[in-house]
Amino acid sequence: MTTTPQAVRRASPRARRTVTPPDPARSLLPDAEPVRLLAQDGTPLPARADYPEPAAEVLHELYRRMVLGRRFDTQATALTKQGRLAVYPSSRGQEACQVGAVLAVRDTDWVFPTYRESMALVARGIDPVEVLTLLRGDWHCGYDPTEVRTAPQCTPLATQCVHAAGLAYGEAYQGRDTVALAFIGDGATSEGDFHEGVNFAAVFKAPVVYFVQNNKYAISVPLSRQTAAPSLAYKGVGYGVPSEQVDGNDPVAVLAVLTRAVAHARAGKGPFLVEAHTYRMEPHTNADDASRYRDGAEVDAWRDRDPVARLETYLRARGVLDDAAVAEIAEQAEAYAADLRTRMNAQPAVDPLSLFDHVYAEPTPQLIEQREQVRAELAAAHAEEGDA
Ligand SMILES: Cc1ncc(C[n+]2csc(CCOP(=O)(O)OP(=O)(O)O)c2C)c(N)n1
Ligand SMILES: [Mg+2]
Repeated sequence: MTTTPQAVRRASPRARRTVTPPDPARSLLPDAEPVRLLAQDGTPLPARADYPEPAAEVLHELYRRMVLGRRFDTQATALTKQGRLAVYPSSRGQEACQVGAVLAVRDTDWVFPTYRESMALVARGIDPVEVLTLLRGDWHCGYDPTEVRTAPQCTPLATQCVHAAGLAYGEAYQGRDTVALAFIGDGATSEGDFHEGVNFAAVFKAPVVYFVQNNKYAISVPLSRQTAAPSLAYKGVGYGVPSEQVDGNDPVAVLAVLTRAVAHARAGKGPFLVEAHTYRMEPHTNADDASRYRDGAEVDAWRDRDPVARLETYLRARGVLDDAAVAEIAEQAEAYAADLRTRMNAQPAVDPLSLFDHVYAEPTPQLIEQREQVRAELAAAHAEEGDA
């Protein structure tokens, strides 16, 4: 027997309830509260069947890379003061996000980072000197994107969201199970490219994980002036994309949530959106004075939610880390920073004309003209030097 709408209206209230179709938006919405597996002080919270805790050796490696990542970050900031780096956007405080996210993907997956993700890139195993080449002002990108399957860091906000959708679609089209992980900031979710990328990925079921690090500020603009949405994760529902929010300073939760999001994308179910609630402890870059737009009490409150200390406390209590292991990892981090310092002190020879290479596969007439202009200026400067 087929059920007509009239029959439904005539049926008893109980029968009517049974034929009400489920709300498709409901399954896409994130939990009302961010997923959290460790309390702020590092004590474990009740386990969740939907977000199984990663294995102990994976958490040990997560901790190790977070410690190295933080040391890298401090060293990079110091290099700006020594004039070795033009600019550096620190991700101190965001270690759980930076490292947890890249640990959730395979080497054969693709990562689409922004300027904020230098720590994520070194956690992915890319040479730190190559990572810092862009910020030293030497080149567009210091690593070979195809070799490390990591796109150049994007400074134009949100453009990586469309690149990730296109690459992921292309990979799936060719029958590969590659996932694209696209990092994005809270502020950049207001950009058209974010919405276009998420929409394209959803319509064409492109395997992309959009990972929003909500660090509460877009330079000086606080989240309250950025959006009226109850959560940035809610931005997925309008495009038919399932989403989740996570405590971005809980490394165990970040890795668990990202692992599930990546599995969703890899299984051919389309994109997934994760919002991580975190905080940028340092100014936007070394060129910014954060005291002009946020007060010290706010920063101090987030200091108490430090992700590295939280994981260390937990792993010590579980017997995964002890004093000797912590000291050994700290030593590794010092050696890593010393090596970075030494290699960054060597001044590379950069050909100014290489600026025009690889902008397009075929240079445009304008580029050819500009290249010629620079070449002529360099030749004139050399001739002058020769005369002097
Ligand atoms: C298309 C575009 N508009 C503006 C800028 C200038 N800009 C650089 S960083 C930034 C703030 C971005 O904030 P958010 O997305 O929250 O990332 P965060 O820096 O906090 O990691 C802005 C407006 C830019 N780089 N690109
Ligand atoms: Mg931000």
